Amino acid sequence: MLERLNTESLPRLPADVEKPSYDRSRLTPGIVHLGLGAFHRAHQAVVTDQAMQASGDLSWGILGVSLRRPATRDALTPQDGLYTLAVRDAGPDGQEREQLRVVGSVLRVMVADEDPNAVLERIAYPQTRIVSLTVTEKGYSHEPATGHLCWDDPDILHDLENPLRPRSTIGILVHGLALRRERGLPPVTLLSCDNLRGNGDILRSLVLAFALRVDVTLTDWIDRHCTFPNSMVDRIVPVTQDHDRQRIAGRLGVEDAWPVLGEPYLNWVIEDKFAAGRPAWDALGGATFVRNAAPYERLKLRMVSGPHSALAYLGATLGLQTMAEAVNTPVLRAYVEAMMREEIAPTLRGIPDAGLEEYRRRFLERISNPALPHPLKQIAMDGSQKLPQRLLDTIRERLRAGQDIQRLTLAVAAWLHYLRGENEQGGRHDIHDPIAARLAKLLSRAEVAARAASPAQAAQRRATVLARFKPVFGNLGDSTEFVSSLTTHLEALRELGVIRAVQAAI
Ligand code: CS2
Repeated sequence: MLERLNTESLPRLPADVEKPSYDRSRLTPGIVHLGLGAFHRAHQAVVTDQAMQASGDLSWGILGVSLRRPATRDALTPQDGLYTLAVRDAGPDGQEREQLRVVGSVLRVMVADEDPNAVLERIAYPQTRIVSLTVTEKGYSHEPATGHLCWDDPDILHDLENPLRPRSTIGILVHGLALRRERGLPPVTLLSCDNLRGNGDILRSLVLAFALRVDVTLTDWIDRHCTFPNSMVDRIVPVTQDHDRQRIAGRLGVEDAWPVLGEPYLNWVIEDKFAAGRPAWDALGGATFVRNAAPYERLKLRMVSGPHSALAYLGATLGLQTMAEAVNTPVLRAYVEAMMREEIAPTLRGIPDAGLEEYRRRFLERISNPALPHPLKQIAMDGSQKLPQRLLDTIRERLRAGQDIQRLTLAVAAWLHYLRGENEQGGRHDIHDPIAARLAKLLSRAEVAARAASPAQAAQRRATVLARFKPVFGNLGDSTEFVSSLTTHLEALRELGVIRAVQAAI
């Protein structure tokens, strides 16, 4: 039985494993982070570790909060918050390479559901200066198509009535800020690191909308004193598998219950708008501070996240398992390259073609990483929360300009086709989505409409019902071009299968 990775075993790790060189006993908690998942631990927590190592400013320890599940807390508490980041890729000889770094910036992990008041107390801690989030797109209790708060969300309704025991991200933030103001503490920065367009702006509007229902003077205090910088994060972080744990334990000589994996590439762009200071995140090339993150967000959401989702749904429906398998399927690679070059890149005005060509080449190389299997089902989840900013925004813009949307709409059709829960190998998959039940009803309604129509009209009736689902598509269902294109691609996927449907769209 191996001993555990912790403060005591840290000094005995092999010399080729990077580890914190600062005195962790001097760390103080300057950051409360909601959503302490692998994505955060493979980017912000690592960059914070580097920043403290480079600057010597140890006031940026991270108090991690898992909203629901205790697994991360249970894994990291016996490890004194320590965990391993394994950066993996393949060398020029095709051999897998792995660099291990033990990260020391996480001080403690709490579970909000178990003790929400303790989380509010941490947000109202005098040393807390940043509250950051990676709660995924579904964690904002918002309607993806509009960005508005879902007032019928059960957790939002609960939190309006239970200020001391909030359950939602927005409720926790607002009631934590209320406690902060009540104690006369200075304002903080709320930093979203999730894949939303204008993630800081969206977070600000959701927080202010909720606060307005709580106390109008609180709304004014938040609006005038707290900051909500937009940011863009780009690093591929596949879910950790048991064989990763075993391999890493073999290299460390101690057990790490939850190491995280990442690619070598990391791009973190943040608007430099902090109410109470920030770590030197730009030290050692971790983050880039800018005045306006919008162009970087737009580039990433459209040229990385959109193609990522397209390949996930097409590949999963083919019965493939990983992103590398999907992008190494010639017809899928040709399709996604054409979609990026012909339909996405032209919407990214102001960025030189050479830059976009390199960006596309690098994206395809990154997702082909043979040393970092990225499960398609991980990317395919929560499509209702992802497609608006990854694909539908681009479609809207091209429709307004009277430009072609065929390849983009095929990706949307692929999501809707994927929602049937079956692949072309006869396999089935579960649908993980916060509104999965509503989507299932939507598909049923679409089939009823198709069966009620004449054979010649069935496909269009099906696509019309689907496209008019406003929580995801907003007003796109009113576009005859979009519905017509969706009809064509949905019918091709149903009748011809993925390969031939994609060949027809390249
Ligand atoms: C992926 C992202 O799971 C997904 O939806 O598309 O997590 C993606 O790997 C990252 O955004 C890359 O920066």
